[in-house]
Amino acid sequence: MSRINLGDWLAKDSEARLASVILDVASACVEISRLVRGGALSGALGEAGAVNVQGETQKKLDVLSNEICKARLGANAAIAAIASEEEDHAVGFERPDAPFLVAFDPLDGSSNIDVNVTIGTIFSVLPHRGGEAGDDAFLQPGRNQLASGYVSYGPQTCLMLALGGKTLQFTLDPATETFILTHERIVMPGGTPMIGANLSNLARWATPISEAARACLDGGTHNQRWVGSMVADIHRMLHQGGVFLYPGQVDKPNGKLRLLYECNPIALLVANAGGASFFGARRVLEIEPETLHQRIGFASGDPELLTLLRVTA
Ligand code: P6P
Repeated sequence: MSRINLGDWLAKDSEARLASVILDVASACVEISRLVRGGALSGALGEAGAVNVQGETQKKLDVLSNEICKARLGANAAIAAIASEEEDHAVGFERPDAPFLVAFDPLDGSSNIDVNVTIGTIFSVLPHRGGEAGDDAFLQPGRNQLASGYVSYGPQTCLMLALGGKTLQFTLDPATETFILTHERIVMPGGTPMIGANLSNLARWATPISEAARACLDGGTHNQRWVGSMVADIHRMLHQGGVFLYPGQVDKPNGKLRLLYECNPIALLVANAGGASFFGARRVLEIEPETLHQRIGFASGDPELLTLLRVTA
């Protein structure tokens, strides 16, 4: 495959201002990848000594990544506002005519930072319809997304991008720090008997999924993997197939994962790759959000396996 970088690929047939947003996300993630790669040497490990709006203890890298994303995206005149997992409310830039909104989780999986496990940045680009760009502007169904994706900081640094009905992957060339197109179209394999789930949660799930998943696992027909970092588990699923399950639980009927900047961007990647994503019987991309940091139960991946697991029953 001839080497084409992200900028040249976007220049071929993407709207220029949307391309600029994706390039700025990618540039922010290159900065974050340097901190991640440096680990203890970059002073990026450990806790930041604060708690975010989610009530979660912030890691230093959560805070640093958030500041990098805010600075880079805030400088793009095409962005009316951003929403971050690490910010209580949307951050507007007094640009009523700017066409885009960007929601992001600057560093997902941060509990894995200090133990050198793959983590990632997740982003979602929505249309801004003019006017004040506050929290309510972001309350759009995931089907409205103009682009979405993640950058995984693992053995490779990869950008997985949903754009124009496709999911494709770029891999960071460490020598030049440019993202190079390596997978022109990701199509998730079918028939993979792999269940991505935290087995300790199985018994707590408030749905029939747990019995179906337990039957598959105890029956020896399926295997199970769980990194505990969504980007890592989803990356495996997009390449190898299977499902990712974090449904609602008896004590947490809306599960753990956030709709706007975790589930929606992933659901678009999965849909473009031939899969589907549900919260109960509802298709994730059709859910009308009610609040900025809304959580939902999330079951995503191979449609046939989701049906076997009674996700879509
Ligand atoms: P558990 C990371 O904290 C995260 O939000 C996702 O990246 C990951 O899939 C999930 O939580 C892991 O949750 O309950 O297994 O620790």
